Amino acid sequence: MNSSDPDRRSAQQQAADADHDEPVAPDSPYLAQFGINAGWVEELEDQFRIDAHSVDESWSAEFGGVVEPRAVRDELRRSRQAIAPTSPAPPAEARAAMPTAAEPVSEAPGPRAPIAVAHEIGTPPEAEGPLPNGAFGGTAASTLPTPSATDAAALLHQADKHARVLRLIHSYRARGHRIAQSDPLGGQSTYFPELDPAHYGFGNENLDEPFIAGDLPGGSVQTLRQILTRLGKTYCGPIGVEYTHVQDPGRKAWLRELMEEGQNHPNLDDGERRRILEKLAAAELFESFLHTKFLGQKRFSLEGGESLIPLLDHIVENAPAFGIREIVLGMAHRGRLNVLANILGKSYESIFSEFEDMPDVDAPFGSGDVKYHKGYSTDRRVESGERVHLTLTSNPSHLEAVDPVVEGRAKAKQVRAGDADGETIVPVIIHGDAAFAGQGIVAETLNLSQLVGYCTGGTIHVIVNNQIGYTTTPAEARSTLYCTDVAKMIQVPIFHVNGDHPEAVIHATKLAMAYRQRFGDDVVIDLVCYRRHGHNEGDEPAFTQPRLYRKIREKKSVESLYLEKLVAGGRVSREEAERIEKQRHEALQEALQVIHSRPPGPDEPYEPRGPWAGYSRVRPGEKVETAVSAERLAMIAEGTARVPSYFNVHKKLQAILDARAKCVSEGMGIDWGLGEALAFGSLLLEGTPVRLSGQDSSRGTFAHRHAVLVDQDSGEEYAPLDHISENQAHFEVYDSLLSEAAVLGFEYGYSVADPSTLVLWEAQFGDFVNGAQVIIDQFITSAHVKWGRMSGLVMLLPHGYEGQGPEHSSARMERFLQTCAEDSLQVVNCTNPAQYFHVLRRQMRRSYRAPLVIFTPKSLLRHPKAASQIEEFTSGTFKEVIDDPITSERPGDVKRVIACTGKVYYDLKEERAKRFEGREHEIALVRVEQLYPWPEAELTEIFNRYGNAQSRVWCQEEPRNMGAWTFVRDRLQSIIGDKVRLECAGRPEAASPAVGSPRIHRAQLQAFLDEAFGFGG
Ligand SMILES: Cc1ncc(C[n+]2csc(CCOP(=O)(O)OP(=O)(O)O)c2C)c(N)n1
Ligand SMILES: [Mg+2]
Repeated sequence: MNSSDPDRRSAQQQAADADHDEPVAPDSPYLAQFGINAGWVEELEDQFRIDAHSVDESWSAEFGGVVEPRAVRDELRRSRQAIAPTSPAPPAEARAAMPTAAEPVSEAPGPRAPIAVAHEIGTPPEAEGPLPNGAFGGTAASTLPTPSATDAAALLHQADKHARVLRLIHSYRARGHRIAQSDPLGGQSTYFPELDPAHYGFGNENLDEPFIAGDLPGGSVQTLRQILTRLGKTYCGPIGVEYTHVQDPGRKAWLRELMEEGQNHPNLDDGERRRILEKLAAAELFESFLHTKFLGQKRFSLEGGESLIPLLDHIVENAPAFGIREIVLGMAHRGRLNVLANILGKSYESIFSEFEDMPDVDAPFGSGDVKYHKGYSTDRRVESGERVHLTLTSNPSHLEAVDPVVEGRAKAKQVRAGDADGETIVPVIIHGDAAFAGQGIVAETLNLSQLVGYCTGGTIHVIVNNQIGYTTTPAEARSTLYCTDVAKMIQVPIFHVNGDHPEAVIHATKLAMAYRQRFGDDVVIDLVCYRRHGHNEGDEPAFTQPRLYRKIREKKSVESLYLEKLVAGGRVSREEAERIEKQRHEALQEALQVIHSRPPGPDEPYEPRGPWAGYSRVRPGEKVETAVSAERLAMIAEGTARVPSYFNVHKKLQAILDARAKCVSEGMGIDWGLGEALAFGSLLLEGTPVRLSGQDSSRGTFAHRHAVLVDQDSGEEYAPLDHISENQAHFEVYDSLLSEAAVLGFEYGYSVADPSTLVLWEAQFGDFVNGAQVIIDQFITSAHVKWGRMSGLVMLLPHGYEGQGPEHSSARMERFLQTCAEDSLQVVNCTNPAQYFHVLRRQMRRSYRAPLVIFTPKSLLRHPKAASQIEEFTSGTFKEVIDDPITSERPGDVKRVIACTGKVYYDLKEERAKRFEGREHEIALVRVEQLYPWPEAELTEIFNRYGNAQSRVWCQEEPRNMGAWTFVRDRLQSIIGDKVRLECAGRPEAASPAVGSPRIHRAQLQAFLDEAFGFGG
């Protein structure tokens, strides 16, 4: 279930809904003109919007014509102009490359090529068996010559021949990439049976025969030679494209037309060519300069894949023409410095000073990170004079972990900008080939791409496919044919393009950009290249890949090859090229000299900027006001139960909702679900948006939230919290994809771009949070010290030992506590709904932003003993420690102090009541509600108050090697002093967080409660 806001539903969802046989909406614009056919016209319009050519031309005016982005329009026009409608005879070069029956281009298929079945090649079609009589009733197109024999068999034979050509055309569209010249190392196959005309029974003698060409541009009838030439050029040149797996006919046809009309020919002007050359020169010089000046230092050079720079440059330069004003980038180590310098414009001085390890002594915080992980943002003015904002997201070494973070960040920026479809802010992620194929988070991130609440209108993925990962070859690194195969699952086009053909790279980029902007889908550019050096520059690649590196050493650089081509074509002179290189080299040299006399300052100001202006990472000493008036709370509670008059809520649920409203108005106990709704509702009314995502979060895993209601008749969804008042912020709750890493990464990314929204991620059970450990360790707990990045993300982690076994008990509190230092986190374990209410509100009411982990309850959710009273919401604030309300009156009587955190408090309370009836005031139960930042002052005051106590115990329900014990032990002991030793009561140390047997679980509970009260053995 998801937010009821229709604008936020994905195109896919809307298309799926359109399939339903719904009555015509009474407000259909076509109702007056088309009556009962209005629905059909609406469907036709939907189809027209996807592919204008798929509906009859006469409808175009009705639907207001095609609205293509400026850049797409230009591209279509140029590709149509590039090639005359009917191609002349193919040039000799193309003929030579053309596979024929007599002369297959490769005799022996390569290692990844399919094994050709011998009899398929050259076998005449008749061998496939006679066609049934009457299988084809019609004749061939009227422009075709009449068959010489008029008998049925001859007609059938003729029709079959045409059909085989159509099959051949289809094969090129679907499999042309198998023999495309997309590998600069020449490793691609040159033969694939389904692309061999002989496979369809054709030989050289058929080349000049006319055939029906179907929808292939160039005329409805073309010779086999013409057909093969267009197909070969379109699909088997330096760009191999995979797109026929895309099921939507409109998308497929759009791309097919664009590619086949222009035969995938780059068709660039001289200005574009010169710019490519400049960018290649800049990329190559940057690497060679670093190589000589900082010998042996790791930089993860881009050499071999320099075409990445003109590729990204093209995206940035053309962004304004597509209406794009911001690009959110994510990338790993490879070429990152090059991208920072040549795309984001980070100064050479700044980069060089990092190589010289000249730390910025004025940095106000943080332990920093290595140079090839750091983020950067800039406003780039493009040639047209327009501005494009670029942000490269900081990332850890953990490959691909940044992907969902980029998506979440882009989403938040889009939402803030009111860009519902992601047209103006675009994520671009650059991947390595081994990582893209190997890391599961890639599939998780791709899976987010079409989901409501997570869709960013399409990501441009670029794979720097240097055909190696460290020392591992593709054959060892994946079971798939291409490193990009995982992307097929979301049905998006994949362009495999030869990195030694920069013009083809630009062409593929144009297609990819146009597709993304047109359809709002992801696109993948597989930049097939090589790696000039070892994994890093101190690494000897020939240890493991001697043959490959012999070949690579012989290769001329991308720039040299391109320059040769341009010089040979008379488009650039050598002198001009030398001038370009000289200028670059001087700039680099000058920067190196400058840093020694004038070390550069910080890349970016330390003061928070943009949406972060006014927020701080310095923890405030003062408490913040979080109470809310009774009238406002009553209004919110009533609002959570209010639905439109037509809306039919499930009867049982309606009763629960009505009871909620009463709880507040009549002062009854408030449970967790309501406490949370009051926190959310009050923030929304104060103008703070709330975004919650997690598995089954809208109802709540434990059926306690009911943030989205479902109409029992229509299935319509309604989120009452989004409609409490006309004047409130937006409330969103999403049932997420069944992933932890990508969804948490996404929400973290969202929180980084939007400090003013309460962003919460909820684990189904806290136990599953370890599936997102990389996001926690590498981003959430450390980003502020590594990269100076703040986040106010909240993680809700259901935690508690209730006999549900090893995977439904523990959110691994110990792991969060272990990472607590330098204000990395706030770790909270509330014992009642009012505390939960206050801590959620505190998170947004302070200008301080640090991630907040809340261990949330399961059995306590509706437990009457854990309910809070209305006064606890209308006054007070979050208490980091709660002293015992019984003993605090007569502290001198206390003989034993038991400190604890979370749900075990209620077990202790019950046990104390049983065992110490009438003497309960002798045992103090102290609740540590916030474990980190450690509430030292409050605890010191409380323990001092109970100075007469002989025993002090930490009690926890987790095994002693888990939970908070090892974290609190030294901290509490130092508060207590040396005279009394702090004891621990908890489950025995264990390898697994909890036992499977409920009986043993109960026995363990009794045993540690006995110990806590001093009855242990
Ligand atoms: C999750 C993860 N596992 C392992 C590594 C160690 N590692 C760093 S780079 C690399 C090879 C990456 O290959 P590829 O994705 O093809 O990128 P390339 O270096 O070739 O550009 C490996 C295994 C890592 N950084 N992250
Ligand atoms: Mg690689």
